[in-house]
Amino acid sequence: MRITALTGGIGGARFLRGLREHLRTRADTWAGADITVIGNTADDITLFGLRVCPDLDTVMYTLGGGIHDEQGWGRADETFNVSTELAAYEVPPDWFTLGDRDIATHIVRTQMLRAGWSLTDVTAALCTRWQPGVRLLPMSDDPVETHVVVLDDSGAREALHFQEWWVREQAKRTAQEFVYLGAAEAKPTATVLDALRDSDVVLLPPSNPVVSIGAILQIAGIGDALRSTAAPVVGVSPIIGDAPVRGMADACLSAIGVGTSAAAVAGHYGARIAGGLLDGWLVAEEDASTSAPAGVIQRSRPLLMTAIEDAAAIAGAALDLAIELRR
Ligand code: FO1
Repeated sequence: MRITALTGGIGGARFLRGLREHLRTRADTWAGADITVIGNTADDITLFGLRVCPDLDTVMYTLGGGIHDEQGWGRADETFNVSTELAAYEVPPDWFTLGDRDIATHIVRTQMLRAGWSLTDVTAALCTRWQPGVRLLPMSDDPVETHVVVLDDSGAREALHFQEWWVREQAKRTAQEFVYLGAAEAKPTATVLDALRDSDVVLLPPSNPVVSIGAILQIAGIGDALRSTAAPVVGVSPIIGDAPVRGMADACLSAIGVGTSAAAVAGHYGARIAGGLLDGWLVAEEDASTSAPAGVIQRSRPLLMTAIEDAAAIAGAALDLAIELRR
């Protein structure tokens, strides 16, 4: 049983940790199942000459056991000597905190990229150490960066790198528009397209529909591969009630004119029978009475991933819905 999931950062990584746990505890039913993760790389940023891939690293560290669990990003047991020294030299930026252990990951990645390795191969090499228990694939080996259009004091449009908007400014200036630099030229890797074609189940975890899942869908060919795969496609709502579980999904959704609700996100993804993505949609109990687009089978259950058992139960419910749809 081949399972493929498109994912972004923290929420997606926690969902995947639950999915892996679910398969392990239900090894009787799911023996031999494997997980392929198609990771968003449009949050990537180059700092101090190093290529940082936040969403790939969050999945790798979370599933590899090295994540700073409360933060959901960066390494556990970190020190910040390099960052402190860089600040002493007054070398910017100081608003994106890179820990000493995390910097080693970016050095290995950067030197392998410079030696000509693809990001897919670099990611596989880094995962040899971390053994995440999934195959982690960047959505593309070509660079893509999400930039956010905001208004400056004079009301003129100004573009910021996603990390500048989200981390440096804490999203305080309203996002007017998201621009995915490089997406028009970027190609999905053959490995990504094969995974989507050959999967038995495709899952859309509760990642940000705009800057995580949405960025992956900007890569030509990936949307088509999702719409044409024989696998059922089941999404998990990142919105509970009228609020995102975490992060900035509401600020992103409003920028693209999509309401902050499970039903609005499902409408944004669309029903596969109407040319969209979804066959199934998992919503929180609070949203059980809302309706997904015609043609999408909706189920509801608690969706808060407080402990790994919660994430495992949610992932299991998504998987069960997909299996139901396969019949
Ligand atoms: N998020 C923050 O809010 N502040 C930071 O200083 C920060 C540093 C950082 C370093 C490495 C990394 O992989 C992620 C980091 N993040 C930080 C999180 C990052 O902005 C998000 O994980 C994603 O880009 C959004 O999903």
